[in-house]
Amino acid sequence: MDQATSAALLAAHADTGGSMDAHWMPFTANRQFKKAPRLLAKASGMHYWTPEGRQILDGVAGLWCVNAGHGRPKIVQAIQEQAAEMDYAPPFNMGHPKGFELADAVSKLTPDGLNRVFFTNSGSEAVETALKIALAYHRTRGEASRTRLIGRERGYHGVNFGGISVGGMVANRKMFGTMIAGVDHIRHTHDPAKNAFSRGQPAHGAELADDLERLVALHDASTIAAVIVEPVAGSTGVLVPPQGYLQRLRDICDKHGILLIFDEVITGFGRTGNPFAAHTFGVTPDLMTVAKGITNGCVPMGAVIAKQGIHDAFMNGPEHVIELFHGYTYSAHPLACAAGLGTLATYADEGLLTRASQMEATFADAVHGLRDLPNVIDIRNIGLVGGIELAPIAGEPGKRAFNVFLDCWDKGVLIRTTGDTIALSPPLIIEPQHIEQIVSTVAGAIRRAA
Ligand code: PXG
Ligand code: PLP
Repeated sequence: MDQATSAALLAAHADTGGSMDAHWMPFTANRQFKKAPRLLAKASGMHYWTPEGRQILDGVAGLWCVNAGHGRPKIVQAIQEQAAEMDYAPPFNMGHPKGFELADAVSKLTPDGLNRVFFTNSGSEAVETALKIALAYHRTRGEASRTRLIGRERGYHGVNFGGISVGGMVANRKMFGTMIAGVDHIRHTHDPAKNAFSRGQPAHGAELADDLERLVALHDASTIAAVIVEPVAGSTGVLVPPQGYLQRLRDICDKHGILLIFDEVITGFGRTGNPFAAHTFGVTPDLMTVAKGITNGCVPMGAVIAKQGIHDAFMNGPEHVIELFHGYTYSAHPLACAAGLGTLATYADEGLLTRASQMEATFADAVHGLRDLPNVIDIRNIGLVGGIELAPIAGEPGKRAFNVFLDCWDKGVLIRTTGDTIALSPPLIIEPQHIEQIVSTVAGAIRRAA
């Protein structure tokens, strides 16, 4: 019924000369989608509405980004005022006050020592920027042989060439040739035989960090610039780091002079119960990438936050010379900076950057309550992130979870799936009754997908 109405609205668009053909949609089965479109037209708080007015509870904060919920007044007002006051300012050799204000505000939230902020327009660009800073940092210090970049199996670091090279999701890589040279990968941390149905951090697997020693032995530390990992792997299906794993990775990096990059595009801005996952796990990286929650998803923005020492290593040449030949037309875009300031103010007003830690037990109880349903083979959680892994339908990987997604959409709850894992990452303003609605809807859909 709903899909028919959506189709009718699109047909009206077609009547005025439009169609759905021109929009080649990202990470979407285009032909299937356009036969039965799912459209969103309005959003407020915990909810979306379809064009015909059906209410949808947002179980995934849009796409892990709308951490403060939708349509927040301070953010809306900041964007509106900025659009009227100054639309655009060139970021190269020029500045505008809100760029400095936002960098300052972000650096106050990040772990001690991470206090130099380079703005991009997405998580993918933040990753490219961090990788380039790591390479240039070693070169500028006279260690130009450190050119190798290390990622991790099952990692997701966006879709640009650097990000897919260090990334470890095969579908995102296999079509795109050789990518960038000189990349290697450590093992992923998923070990369902030992850790299935762990609440929070799994007990087993700290030693998987030692895989980095294997690559050091293979390539020699003098060739390795940086290691990039997601503190909690999101896109691949919510993999929570084993206890002690990230600290061990940190120690090995320190021992060998390798920079550690945390990709906090999903985990940043409150998702794990603290401002950053670095706080939650008590491990501080050298460089951190963020995006999504920095503007509550309202205007595209990403950033790299560097330790001051990394930044300062570039500040040695003649003062009139550009120190880092890198930047984007829209770095520190005024609308994004205004949105970012409105967002951080909203987080502060409502204590949202630690709210996930207050809701974690309720959320974990609800999500782990699904463990006895048919085909549920693992459940993982941290902060306000949950992953429910289903056994695949034989010969049709991903289909069972996708059926659950379609069923939930039909019942008014938006979830996300990757492979056969259901990922939940609701806005941090979530209340217990929303958790109950999301989880009971997912439960019904899992039963029907059996
Ligand atoms: N790094 C990480 C860790 C991410 O999760 C990116 C980089 C790239 O950010 P941009 O802004 O360029 O998309 C991401 C993005 C999913 C899903 O499947 C996750 C992301 C994007 C789209 C889908 O849940 N994360
Ligand atoms: N391609 C061309 C021809 C350009 O001139 C530019 C920027 O000036 C870009 C790509 C990069 O665009 P952006 O700075 O928005 O990433």
